[in-house]
Amino acid sequence: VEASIPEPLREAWRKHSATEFTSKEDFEKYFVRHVETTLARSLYNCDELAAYSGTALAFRDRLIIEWNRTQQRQTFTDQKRVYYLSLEFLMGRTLDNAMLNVGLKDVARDGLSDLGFRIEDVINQEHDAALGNGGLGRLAACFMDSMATLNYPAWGYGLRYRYGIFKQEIVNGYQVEIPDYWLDNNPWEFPRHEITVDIQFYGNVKKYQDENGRILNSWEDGEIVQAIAYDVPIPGYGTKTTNNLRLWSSKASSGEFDFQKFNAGDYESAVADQQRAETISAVLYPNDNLERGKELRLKQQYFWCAASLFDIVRRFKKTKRAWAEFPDQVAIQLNDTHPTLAIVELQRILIDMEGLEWDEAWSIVTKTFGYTNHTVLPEALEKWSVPLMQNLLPRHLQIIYEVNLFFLQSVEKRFPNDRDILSRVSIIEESHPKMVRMAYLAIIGSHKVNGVAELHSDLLKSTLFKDFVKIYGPDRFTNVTNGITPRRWLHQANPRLSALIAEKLGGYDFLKDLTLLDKIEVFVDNKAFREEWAVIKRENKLRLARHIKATTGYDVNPNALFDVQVKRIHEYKRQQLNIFGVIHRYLSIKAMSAEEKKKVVPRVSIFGGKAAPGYWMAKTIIHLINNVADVVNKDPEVGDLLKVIFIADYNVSKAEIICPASDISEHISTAGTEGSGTSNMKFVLNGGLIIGTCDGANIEITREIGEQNIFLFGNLAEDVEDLRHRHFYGGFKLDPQLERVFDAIKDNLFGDKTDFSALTSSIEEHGDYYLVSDDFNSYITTHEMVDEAFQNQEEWLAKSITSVARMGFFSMDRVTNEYADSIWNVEPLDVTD
Ligand code: GLS
Repeated sequence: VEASIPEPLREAWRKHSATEFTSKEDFEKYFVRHVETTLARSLYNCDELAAYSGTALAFRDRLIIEWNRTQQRQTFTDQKRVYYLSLEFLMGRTLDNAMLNVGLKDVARDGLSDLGFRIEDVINQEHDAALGNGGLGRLAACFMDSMATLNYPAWGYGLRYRYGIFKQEIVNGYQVEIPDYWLDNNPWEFPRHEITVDIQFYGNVKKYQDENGRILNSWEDGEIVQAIAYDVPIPGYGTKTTNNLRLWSSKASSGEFDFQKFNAGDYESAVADQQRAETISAVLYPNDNLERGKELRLKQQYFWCAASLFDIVRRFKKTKRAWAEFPDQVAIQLNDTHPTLAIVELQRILIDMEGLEWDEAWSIVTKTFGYTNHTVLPEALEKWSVPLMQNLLPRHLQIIYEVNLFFLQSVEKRFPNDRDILSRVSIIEESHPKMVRMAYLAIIGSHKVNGVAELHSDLLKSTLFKDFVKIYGPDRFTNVTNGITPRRWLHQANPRLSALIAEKLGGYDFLKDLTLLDKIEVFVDNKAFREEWAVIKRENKLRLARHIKATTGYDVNPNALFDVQVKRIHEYKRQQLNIFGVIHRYLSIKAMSAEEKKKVVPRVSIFGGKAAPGYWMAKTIIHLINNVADVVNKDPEVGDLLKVIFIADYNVSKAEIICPASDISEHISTAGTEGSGTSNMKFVLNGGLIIGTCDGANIEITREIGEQNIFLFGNLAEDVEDLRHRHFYGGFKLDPQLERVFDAIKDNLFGDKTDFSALTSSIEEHGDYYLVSDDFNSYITTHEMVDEAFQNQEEWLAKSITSVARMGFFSMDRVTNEYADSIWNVEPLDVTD
């Protein structure tokens, strides 16, 4: 049945069509109406949480109107769309961002004040949407913001986890994980109960002959789980475009509820089946840069890929175009290998369901997909066991084998004398059990593969994917260095700095073209500007100090140098190097005379980040940091000269407080291990300097802001392999200053030494894989240079201003345009046309 209203009856619709508020009066009206009707509250019992909901609902109304218009317009013009497939979207809070993007934050502030609320308190009621682990998930969120801002017709597809990343508490120095049930009180999603897809698992494959005598395959007798769509509107900044993020939730298929069991009185077991289906979208796997090969994770991946592909294909088929035009209408970007099954699923749809020939289908597939690799760490590269896949997705495994066969045949033809290359590049690893190498499948099924920073992309080409460069030529491989959205990471997180810049540049255009920031460099010697810049940094430090006081009870001195390392805890990111450096500093202070102490630059070492629940070494590092904090912060001989703070439950909304408050931040991964890093960009954009290794995007940040404005240290990526080799075969000598640190730990200075013996022995006895000892001296010396530089506040300020002025390159908008031009081939669409 056609659901659309016939033309003669549309008059009443048009007359009453929803309108957007623009004035304070109207905002108040919407607010009160929602509080009184949607929430069933009143002025007698409207607390801050209800005020948050009322404000959010008022803004949601507005977003929805623009979202509907955008979707209609995009459907009507029917131009090519981008689909961004990501298992993680680390969105953070929405309300503040929505108010700023539609340009009505001041209206809301005044309105809320009339109604008896402070806007900051209202904003703070919101729970983060934390459907991601770290940088990879946050990048997806920045993409969504930027694609809408630049008017690209784009959809995100992900999973609607019932539990996002866990909440972290610190109990007696240990990390404790608390489930994050985030869906209560979430006004930003729209359940689309009418949009469902049946997803099949298990079963088997049967061959049959069609009417033309062709042998075809059909996947039968599986178990069916239903995918239900939940839509989240994504407003662009200063534009009418509001794109869609579609998240899938799992449910037992309505036909699946086992009425036989039910009728036999086995109600409990019928419900258990139901619950099993719902577990597919129940929880985000809490690992960053680590894959563990769990069946449920593979189920999640297929469930989400199949639902998204069905949706995309359904949309395409409505246009009645020929299949050959599919890649002209659809670009699908794979955020890491997690959605690689989408490649196989599209091939399956085209050959098994739509009856295309293999070659024609495969050519459509490869033109459609692009694959972004985010890491070279071997433990993060996905491989799925063949028996597992055979059981869960029998038809997909057949297709993978077929893809591999054709691929290997073509390789053999081109390299007839190279036997080894075949086993090296085969999608199937000949291990026990055999494994499907997802990255290889992703490369073979895509037309472009990109890394996320120059060094990372170079390493991909020279190491992991070397053979594929030989096979496909270098053009299939490209680099797009990551970026961040300046809307959230400057304007929203640091409104005063944003306002100061706007004042000098005559408006906020820089938020849409971040390269305009270079125009503030001329103010580097302007006294009033510098003073204001310094005041803003101090205010931001005070804001963080209040947060630290409220959450940890510790007072920190806002004049001290705030030294921050916040990111997932991982050995390769080397928080252990940082905390060993802190211990070294502590021991040095303890050994000083009163006179010497006067020369010490006071420091607050701030840490934050979650450890994967099963990552024992990372948890040990957290434990050590907290134990060191306990000792140092209570030591009267040290006082304000050194404080150590662990901020629990680091997340996006905390990052918005932390990034503007650093004097220096640490990006100190072993060279060659960090794909890009993106918090490095956030800190510099907010006027903090950084200490870092020559790794990931640090290198390009240095290129942009100048070597004199960054503190680089440590061994280079090209020397890492050699050093590791030498640790094993040339004998290992612990750095003497690090030895002093280890001695202190072994003297039980920071609690029972056995708690930390795995950590120290990983360095002393087991080869120091992450080169902590090799880089220790350089790290300590560079921190001494940081202290010295900080004492010259005038020069420090100049570095800070100059660096911000030169950060334009790291806008997510530059990133999005590069993907659009060189990978997706999509054009923006002005929805107001
Ligand atoms: C990551 C990398 O580790 C980061 O360096 C990178 O900035 C991020 C986004 O590209 O992707 N890969 C990963 O698995 N988690 C990440 O944060």
